[in-house]
Amino acid sequence: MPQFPQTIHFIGSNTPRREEYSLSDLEIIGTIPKEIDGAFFRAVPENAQVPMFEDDVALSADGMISRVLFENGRVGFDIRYVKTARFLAEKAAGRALFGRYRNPFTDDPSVAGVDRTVANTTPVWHGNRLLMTKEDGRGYEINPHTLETIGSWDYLGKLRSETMTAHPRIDPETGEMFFFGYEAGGLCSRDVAYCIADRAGNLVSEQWFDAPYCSAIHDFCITENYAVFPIFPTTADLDRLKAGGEHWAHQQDLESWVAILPRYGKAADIRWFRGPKGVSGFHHLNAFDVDGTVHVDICLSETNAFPFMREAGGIHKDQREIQGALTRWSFDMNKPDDVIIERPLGPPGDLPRLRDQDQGRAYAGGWYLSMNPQGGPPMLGGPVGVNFNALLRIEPETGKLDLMGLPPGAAISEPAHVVSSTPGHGGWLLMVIDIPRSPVPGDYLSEVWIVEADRISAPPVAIIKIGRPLRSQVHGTWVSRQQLDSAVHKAG
Ligand code: V55
Ligand code: FE
Repeated sequence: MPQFPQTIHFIGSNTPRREEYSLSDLEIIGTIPKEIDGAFFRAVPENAQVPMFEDDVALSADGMISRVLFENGRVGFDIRYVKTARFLAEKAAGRALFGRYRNPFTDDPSVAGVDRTVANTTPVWHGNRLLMTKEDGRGYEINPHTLETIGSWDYLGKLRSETMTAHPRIDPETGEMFFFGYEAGGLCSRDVAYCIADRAGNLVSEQWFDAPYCSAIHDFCITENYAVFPIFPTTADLDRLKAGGEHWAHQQDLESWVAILPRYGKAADIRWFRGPKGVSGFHHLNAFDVDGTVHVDICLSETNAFPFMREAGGIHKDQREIQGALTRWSFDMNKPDDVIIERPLGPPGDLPRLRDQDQGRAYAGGWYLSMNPQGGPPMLGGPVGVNFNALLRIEPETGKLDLMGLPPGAAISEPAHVVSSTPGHGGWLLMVIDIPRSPVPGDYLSEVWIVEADRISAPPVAIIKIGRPLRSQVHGTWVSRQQLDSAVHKAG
């Protein structure tokens, strides 16, 4: 019998659960605000098969689409695998056929040429469709009512890029979705495709440009006038892949870069800004432009946050020693130079959340996950192997910080934001919290907490008990009842 490895990728909140199920009428403590009517979709990496290699990573696990559904004060929970070509091929064989994370040269020869994306990173709602995305391939379309997989999504044959980011940005006024794909022209290529889909979801622009090197461009930003691509020195190498090695190796001595272009501009309009060496950032809270200066707020750290990407680059640094900060990089577009002005805004952390209406605009507040100074060591698990145990709210202009700390050993996942219909009210945040039942790793129960977004230090207004341990998610997305009702794919 093959067994799961006992590494950080498979213990704690990364313990394989491997179950598709539905629960209805969950236990609710407190009162669910009436505006919370719709679906909290979450992307969960979950291995359907024992991996081929002992050093497999959580980022390579099959995607599951999970939904916490709120309807007339009742709450249900559902989770299903995304039926990717990869999932189906392995299910038919009854074993893993795809090898290491983003290395097709390690696959079983029987699956040569089969789409190897796992669609495990972000549920994206746009143009009345739900996609499950992973940056190494195109998205997979999901029926938001039944959670059935419809298939790979290529914008009705229009998308040329072989990949699509898990971090698109939707403009709150125009409804357009701005996105990109890197390694757009194939494995280890420097091709980046910058794309725009109109409000209805039609692909209307696809501009290709060359990155300075082939790197993991996990996220990007838009402002009212620009598209901003921070590029950090975690690089891919075809020869290393052919030798069976890692896709990514962090290069501490290589410069970072930022590409900025007018958001409706052409690849030829790009301006390149040279940034500090060795730094890394997976997620950006927001960006905006004022009087010709572009600001981008990055969850920045001195090196790559993923141990396996550091080690492949020969960097041996303990996870707890990595320094970082929510950092603002500013660019004066009126000057011809390539200077970046850097200013720390807040404590280290990741998995930022912004109100949808603040996307690309100057903003009063945002949220991200961090460590609770009083919380003790957090639960093992999550994408990097150690969970966060605090939620922060930051006001970037004043520096004001609020904290929601968790009890010892607990874990918090990325929140979603739901708007309030009361003028002046900041809405709510929804998030999964894992509470240990015993000191045994993986022995916990998951809950969904609802807190007032602008008063996170106050006790939750409601807690929904899932009654089971949920495997760690990556990202989540709130989809309102009105959006669900407008879905292209219906319930029946
Ligand atoms: C990230 C997540 C991924 C991935 C690459 O959070 C980077 C960063 C869940 O998959 O493949
Ligand atoms: Fe991400």
